[in-house]
Amino acid sequence: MVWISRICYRKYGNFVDNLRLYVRGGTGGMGLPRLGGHGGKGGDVWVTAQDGITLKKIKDQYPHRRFVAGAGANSSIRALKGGKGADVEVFAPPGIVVTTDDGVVIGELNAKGEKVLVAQGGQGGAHYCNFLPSKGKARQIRLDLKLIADVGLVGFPNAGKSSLLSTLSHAKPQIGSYPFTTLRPEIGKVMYDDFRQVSVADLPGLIEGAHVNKGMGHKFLKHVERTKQLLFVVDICGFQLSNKSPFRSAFETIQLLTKELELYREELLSKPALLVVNKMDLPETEMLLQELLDQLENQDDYKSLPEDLIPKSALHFSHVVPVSAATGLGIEELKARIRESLDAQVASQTEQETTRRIEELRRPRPPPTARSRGPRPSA
Ligand SMILES: Nc1nc2c(ncn2[C@@H]2O[C@H](COP(=O)(O)OP(=O)(O)OP(=O)(O)O)[C@@H](O)[C@H]2O)c(=O)[nH]1
Ligand SMILES: [Mg+2]
Repeated sequence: MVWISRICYRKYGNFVDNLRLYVRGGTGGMGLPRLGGHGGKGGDVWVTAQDGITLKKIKDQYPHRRFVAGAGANSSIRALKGGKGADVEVFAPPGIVVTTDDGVVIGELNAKGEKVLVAQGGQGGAHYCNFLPSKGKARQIRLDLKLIADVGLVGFPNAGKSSLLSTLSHAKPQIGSYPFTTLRPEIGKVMYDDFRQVSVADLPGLIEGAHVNKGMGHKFLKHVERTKQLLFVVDICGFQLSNKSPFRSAFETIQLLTKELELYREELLSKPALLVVNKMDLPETEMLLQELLDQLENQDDYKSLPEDLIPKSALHFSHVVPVSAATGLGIEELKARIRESLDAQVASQTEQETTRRIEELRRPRPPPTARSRGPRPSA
């Protein structure tokens, strides 16, 4: 176990999903009171989304993590209007939320080319400020990476999430017979015959008590905040972390996962969810599957877990798909269900938007006021 945890630490050390930076806008240039000249504005600092960048690269490339824009040029006899200071652009991967140190969101970068102003340059000296320039804004900011994928895999360790991703897509995540094989999120693309692609994020396994920092899955839950749907993956044979911990049946693992999501952020449970029941190639799993389906149908009758581990409301899955990531059984069916569920979500969102717009148009408008009626025609 010590060996595993050491490896975990080393490997996890390679993956950076948040970074703190110091940013400062450039100081404005001096004005020239004698001739009424204006100093140039200080440069700004921007964070810009670009492909092929990782937070790890930023960390390695800029060990001091300080980004200071150029100062505005002073006003002079030869150039009364001083030039603007040079802007600084920090390139970051798409999927970044930029916040202040206190967690206030400054902006989000969801697609390549989007940019957020993080530190504005100071004003150049001018007549209204006695020709004295102001300093640029200086602050600490945080870049917080939250993956953007269509579907996020949620499951206990060893359930076969990574095996499933490697069967569904061309991704090659690490697979192992010990818990916590996956130490960093990985995205795979599921390809369909009509060239449609669906991105699926494999995440480290969650364990019960993750919300009190057990295991390491909880810190990765932020990566499912932005996925459109959740794909619960359970081992039909259940899960047991060690001899000392209790055995949990497939149904109990679903309840525990739901509870962990609820404790992390309840809104996550409003996302459409599918359930994948994995390892159906193992003997006697048909019987276990029937039992699980029955438990899912009559959730209130099965209360084997302590009360505080049972989620407030049961999760309802749009589809339950038995598969074997090892043999490929049920994988085509799963691909079809994922697609169906995503399409249904888009259709329902479009419908909601249309209804909202129609209602807005139907809403009675207030009678025009005298002012908005325009000038009265002269008699
Ligand atoms: N028999 C059988 N074994 C499977 C199946 N899918 C995965 N496994 C095995 O289960 C073990 C765990 O698989 P992983 O894909 O690493 O599981 P995971 O959910 O990604 O685990 P973590 O990354 O630790 O959270 C491996 O030994 C796999 O070979 C399956 O469908 N049938
Ligand atoms: Mg894994």
